[in-house]
Amino acid sequence: MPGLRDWPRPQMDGVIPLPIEEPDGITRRGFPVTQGVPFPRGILRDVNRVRLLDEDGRESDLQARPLAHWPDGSIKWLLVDFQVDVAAKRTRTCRLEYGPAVQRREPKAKLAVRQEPDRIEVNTGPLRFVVQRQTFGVINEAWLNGQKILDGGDSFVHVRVEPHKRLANGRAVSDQWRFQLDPKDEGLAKGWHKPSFDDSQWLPIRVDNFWEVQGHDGYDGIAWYRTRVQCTKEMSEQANLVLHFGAVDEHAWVYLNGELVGGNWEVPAERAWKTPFDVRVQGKLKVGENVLAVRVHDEKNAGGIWRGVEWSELTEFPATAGRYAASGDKDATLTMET
Ligand SMILES: [Ca+2]
Repeated sequence: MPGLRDWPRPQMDGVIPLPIEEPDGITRRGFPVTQGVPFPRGILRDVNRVRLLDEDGRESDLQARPLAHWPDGSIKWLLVDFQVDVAAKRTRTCRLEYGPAVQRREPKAKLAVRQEPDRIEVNTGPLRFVVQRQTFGVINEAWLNGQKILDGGDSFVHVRVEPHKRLANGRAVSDQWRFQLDPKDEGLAKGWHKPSFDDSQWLPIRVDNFWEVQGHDGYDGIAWYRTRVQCTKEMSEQANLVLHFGAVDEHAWVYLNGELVGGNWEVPAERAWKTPFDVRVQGKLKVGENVLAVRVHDEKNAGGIWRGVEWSELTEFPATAGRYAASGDKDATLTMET
């Protein structure tokens, strides 16, 4: 069995949330937002493969330029520029979508960027600023309508790039799962989570659909899934390897080799049933065979593991933030913090 790194690494689509906050009680219209967005290595290669969506999925005008690249040529810092309406004291969450299938529409205004050896000058129209190459994310000088602005004004909007994560395409951990109802919730006491337990009499089940459609119609309550998964030495040492659960209806407790390693029980049931979650397994996997057991509690309606269980790799995006100072709707300075 090949290690994860031997598998093809397709380019992935992804979404970066960009919450934009107006904390000072002034409604902003067409407020200019310019933000450096960091990308992990290998994620984004084409600056045209990003676009901005609002909360309703409508595309907004966006200008984007790479500020720095990784040694492999992928983009390390992307400068995005757009305008946004934010009501007083409200937060809007725009989304930066990226991926090989993403095509950005042509914006009406062009972002002018002049690159020099030690600095980059950006002109968005009304706003012009300079970023030093050594310290991306820090605005060193800014002008508005030709006038240099040195100090923060009397109000701000904030933009954050929240730490988030992205998954490589996964591969099913197993295609042979076994299943047992547990109406009295005695599985734990009987050691159904333990590797030594003999599940050979349990029924086979798939993990890509609810148990109701696999011979257990009308059952609500607790049930168990078990399988055996193989692990290479490389996988056992891989820090970012996770078990990715597409969704479990409703709550899951995941046991690896008898140890509780994760689950989704803290997510409210009305969301948990359809929400993916990841379980970190570094340091818990043995080279060779491992036993994976999942205790599922389904309160009502459909139940079970229904969107698969895959090995996946987690890439953490770092957080960054911009703080945009303004003294009025038409008057803006900005600073950026990372
Ligand atoms: Ca349910």
